[in-house]
Amino acid sequence: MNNYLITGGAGFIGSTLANHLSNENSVIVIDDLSMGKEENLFKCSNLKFIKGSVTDEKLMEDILSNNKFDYIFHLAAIASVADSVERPVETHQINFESVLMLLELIRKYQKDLKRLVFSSSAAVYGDEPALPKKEESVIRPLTPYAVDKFAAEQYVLDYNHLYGVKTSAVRFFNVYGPNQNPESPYSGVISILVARYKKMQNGEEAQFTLFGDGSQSRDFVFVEDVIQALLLVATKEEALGRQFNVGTGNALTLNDLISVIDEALGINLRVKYEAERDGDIKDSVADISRLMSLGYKPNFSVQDGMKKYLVSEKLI
Ligand code: UD2
Repeated sequence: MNNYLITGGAGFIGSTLANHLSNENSVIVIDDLSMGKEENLFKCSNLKFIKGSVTDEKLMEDILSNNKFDYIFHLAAIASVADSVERPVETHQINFESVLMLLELIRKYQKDLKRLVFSSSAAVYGDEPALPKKEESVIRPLTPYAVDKFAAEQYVLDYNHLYGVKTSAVRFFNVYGPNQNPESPYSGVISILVARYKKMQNGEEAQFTLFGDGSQSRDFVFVEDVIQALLLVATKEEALGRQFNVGTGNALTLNDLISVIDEALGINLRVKYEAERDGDIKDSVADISRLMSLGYKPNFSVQDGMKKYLVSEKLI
């Protein structure tokens, strides 16, 4: 039985991790419910939910000074690149300043912490065309989101080198699966697609707006594989002070993704094509050899992951 703190733990990835861990561990979740939902979390005595923001210094100090954690996963963030372009100052507070504050609180109060895992992003690679992305590939953060993620990631790893705080970081590629919130226009494309298919299955009018011609490609990774990666990165000695790509190593175009779902559901999605989004990256795929060296093996192809997701949404 270990003690875990998961920031952003009512969100998509955080709640999947919290529910998984709460079987055999004690878990505290802090989340401001800006995108997360309390209903995402299992109701069980091992899992304590605190509604609040990671930018609230007093609250964070209370949590960190009154508990002894074995592991901390910092997943709280504004995950929207576009939002960071609209509101660079506000998103900086959450995506960067909260991390530095957390690092200081850990240095002060959590001397026995076994690992802090920070969630960085494939956004740090920017539009540099060489593929697949290796952790040591050229970094070209192009948006406030990407700059903050990269800076925070470097601070997190530096706290290991400078102060001996046990830290690691992960660079998520395109994560999908149950509990991803489709409500924002900048939600993950798969969650938006699933919401449209659901409407069509219910006999309602629905169409999906595709930004670009659909030839852009992404490394879509199922959330259960992401949990596998997070647990390996948190527990392996070799992961200390390092960052890891989290993906599958395979890319799929949006057009092919839609064909996969069309086929699984026997529906032809209505697609409206619009101009591509500003700052959209054309192709993205992870080199996952560093993560595989920790023992990671993705278990879900997009076909398998989508089936499991569609079943959980009662679409099949
Ligand atoms: C993902 C992450 C982001 C950042 C980035 C790093 C998500 C939700 N976002 O952004 O946080 O880490 O990777 O590169 O995982 N699209 C449509 N129609 C829609 C929505 C999206 O055509 O209604 C397109 C979009 O223009 C893009 C693709 O689908 O070409 C994927 O979009 P996304 O928002 O799921 O993810 P991405 O890769 O922009």
